[in-house]
Amino acid sequence: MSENKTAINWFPGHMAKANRQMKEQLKSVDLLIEVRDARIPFSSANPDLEKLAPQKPRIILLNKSDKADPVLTERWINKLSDDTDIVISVNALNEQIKTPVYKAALQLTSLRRERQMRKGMKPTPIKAMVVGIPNAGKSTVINSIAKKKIAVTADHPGVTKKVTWIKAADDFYLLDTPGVLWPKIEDPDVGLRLAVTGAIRDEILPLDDMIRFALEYLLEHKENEFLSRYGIERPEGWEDAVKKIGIAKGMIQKGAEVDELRVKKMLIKEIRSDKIGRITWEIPQ
Ligand SMILES: Nc1nc2c(ncn2[C@@H]2O[C@H](COP(=O)(O)OP(=O)(O)OP(=O)(O)O)[C@@H](O)[C@H]2O)c(=O)[nH]1
Ligand SMILES: [Mg+2]
Repeated sequence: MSENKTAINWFPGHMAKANRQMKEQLKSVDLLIEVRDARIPFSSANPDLEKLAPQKPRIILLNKSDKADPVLTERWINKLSDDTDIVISVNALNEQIKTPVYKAALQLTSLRRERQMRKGMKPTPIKAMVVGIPNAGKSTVINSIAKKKIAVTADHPGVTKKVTWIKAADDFYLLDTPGVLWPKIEDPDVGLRLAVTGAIRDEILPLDDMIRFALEYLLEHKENEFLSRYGIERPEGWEDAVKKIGIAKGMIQKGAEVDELRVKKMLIKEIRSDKIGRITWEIPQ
């Protein structure tokens, strides 16, 4: 197996089974609430979702927007919105997201509801399923939408196990378990973006690769914030940046050498906790 293959073939082998289960559950919903990470709106999507659920309208939540660059988030919203997908940036941890999500769900199902009303029927409740890659914030989104409403259980034809529905509004139900999508890592940069934002475990990719990727991106797109955060002059590339930061921070080993490992670990931690500011790691083309 080549080195590249090892790097991307990281997920456990139950992807096919998870996909099968999700496909089954998808039959019973009107729409999807796809949770993505606003810092990586492209890399945190799984393009196979379209194949798994063709024709399902989607509410795409760019979650963790509090950690992303607001200007780029607006650009991503414009880029990703279309007739069947409503894109909303949210901070599911701290914001009330039920109202905007419910409104979007009403909008996406308006044709069906009008059709039913024309026939003199009461529109059937909207059923939605939350999906997204690991750590995107699916559970947080479900909790924020569901609030303290009572969960109800129902049997549905074709689904053998009991599916639990959470009542978010009189005519809006959420499936209680989210569908986990695996990120698709064909492009090494996608893997690096996932690693830098903490979507995949740290052991998956070498720390040096993450640091090189992150520092090169920051030096290109956030140079002033980066240099002033660490009080250093413009470095000659990322490795020099690590050395300069080590000296500035006094992270020195015996023998007066910079403790590079310590600097790198500190940098990853600071990047993930927004110490260098709100960063979006990919720019819409
Ligand atoms: N800053 C910030 N953190 C968030 C937000 N939403 C979720 N989180 C955090 O992100 C982490 C993952 O959130 P979860 O809701 O557990 O994500 P998940 O998609 O259910 O994760 P898995 O169940 O592991 O697949 C948690 O530490 C949350 O507190 C947000 O909008 N902003
Ligand atoms: Mg979860």
